[in-house]
Amino acid sequence: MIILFHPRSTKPKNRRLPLSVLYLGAVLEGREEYQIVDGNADPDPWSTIEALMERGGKNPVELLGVSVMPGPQLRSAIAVCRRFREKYPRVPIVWGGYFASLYAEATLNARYVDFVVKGQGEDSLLELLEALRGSRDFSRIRGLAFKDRFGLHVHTAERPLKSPNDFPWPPYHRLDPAKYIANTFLGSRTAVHQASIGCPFRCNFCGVVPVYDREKMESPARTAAILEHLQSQYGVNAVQFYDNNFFLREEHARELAGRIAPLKLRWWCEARVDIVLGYSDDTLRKIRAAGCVMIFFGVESGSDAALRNMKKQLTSEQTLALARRIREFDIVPEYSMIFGNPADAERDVAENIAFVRRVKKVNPDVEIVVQTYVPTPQKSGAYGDVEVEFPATPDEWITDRWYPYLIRTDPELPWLPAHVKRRIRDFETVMNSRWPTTQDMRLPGWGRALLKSLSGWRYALGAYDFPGELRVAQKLVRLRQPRLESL
Ligand code: B12
Repeated sequence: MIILFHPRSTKPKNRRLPLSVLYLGAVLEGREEYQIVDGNADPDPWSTIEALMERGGKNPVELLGVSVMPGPQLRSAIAVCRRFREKYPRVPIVWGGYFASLYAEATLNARYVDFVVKGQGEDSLLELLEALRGSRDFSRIRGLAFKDRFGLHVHTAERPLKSPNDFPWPPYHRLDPAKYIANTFLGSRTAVHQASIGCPFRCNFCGVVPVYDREKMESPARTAAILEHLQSQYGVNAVQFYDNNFFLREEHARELAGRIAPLKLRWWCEARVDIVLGYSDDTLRKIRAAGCVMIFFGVESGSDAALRNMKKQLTSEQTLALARRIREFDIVPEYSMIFGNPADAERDVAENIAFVRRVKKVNPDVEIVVQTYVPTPQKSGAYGDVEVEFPATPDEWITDRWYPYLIRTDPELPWLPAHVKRRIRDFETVMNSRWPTTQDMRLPGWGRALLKSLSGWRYALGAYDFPGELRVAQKLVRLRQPRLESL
């Protein structure tokens, strides 16, 4: 028996289908006895794991598989794995997921981790089971890191990426879908799906590139069949796609749009500006008709020099052109931008603010997502050439010094002095009041009107400093920023 543990990563109301463990379950289904324990749905996952351990029988637990993303999930994973190691020292523990893949060395330094699966996990997990049962050599499993018998860390060769088509469907029946279908601005019954894995671009600030440096897409027929299943079985009427790059080839996008249009879903996805800008009017109309209402774009910057440094392969003019053009098709773009380029944070913030104003002028519906640059280790030189000495253990990652870094909220960054950080926050407050997000369903109409009128003069004059009254007003009307991508 294998336990696939998805530690708590968010509040129960924000939980979504834990795709990482569902994808792993897909390859175990019908060939191994396994159990999914989801900390987002189970209030006491430790007791559940303990009960599975104590159950006995002829198929005892041989492996605890833990899925770990940076942030709250890491905290929950550490707490459970520490207890597990103490109580069941003989049962191996394997970590996978973005935290484990990005910080494999630090992960292996933990006493409570024996193996790290880096990147796509399905085949690695199956091969790891064979190795644990003695029929395979650990060092021949691709995408694995482990401690050898001297305690030395061994990293095996990378595993080539496979398409989702090469694996069976996620075993949705293993979970209670009612717990995971959410009421969002997209629809009263919103599900999640990932129709491709990885990303073929080389942006040197992104945490995806070091883990998956190419992309494999599911066929439009399979995506449509899975969505149809989610609709007929669980009454889903909206979907958030988790793909890092939902659109790559225009022909693929057109076929997919044609296949899912009859389902009448409303959906959100992430895409690149240049790719969507290159699509014909007819394709954009088809995508909208298929239910696409909002697209999240990693715009990153309004400065072409910064974009070049990031290896983004995009220009600010393309971003403006898309903002203008996509309006016609009634698709709301969400523009994610990185404020505070390490080379000259102050100038970068000023340039980005000026750029946001240009964007809002051509399309006021564009929603701006404000981010700061928080480096992840890259295989080839990081953006801004910043050197960061990363923590050496998972426990160090969750200390007060490093945790804010991991969740990207108010991290200590040497190139981002306090007054620049304040400037970013102040601008964000004014902008979010002037254009409250359409994703906040609970914001009453009067609250929206109040924020807009209070912030109008500030935005018009560019007077962003110390918007204390707007912060009070935001609290009063309970403005939240419930962005789908960062709940
Ligand atoms: C869903 C999601 C969330 C959800 C999680 C909801 C849930 N279900 O619990 C929420 C919204 C909570 C979330 C939060 C955050 N997220 Co997030 N999230 C994602 C997202 C969009 C999808 C993850 C997913 O399900 N993928 C699909 C599955 C199938 O892929 P997978 O997880 O990689 O799993 C495979 C392998 O990793 C491996 N594997 C995984 N686990 C295991 C376990 C074992 C035992 C084995 C063997 C293998 C294995 O096998 C799986 C199948 O191949 C990814 C981007 C992406 N598209 O992957 C970002 C992503 C993982 N998030 C990221 C980050 C940073 C965060 C945050 C920390 C910060 C933020 N604001 O974005 C916050 C946490 C802060 C907080 N909560 O306060 C980054 C991580 C990389 C980085 N830059 O550090 C990503 C990559 C986004 C990005 N582009 O930067 N996130």
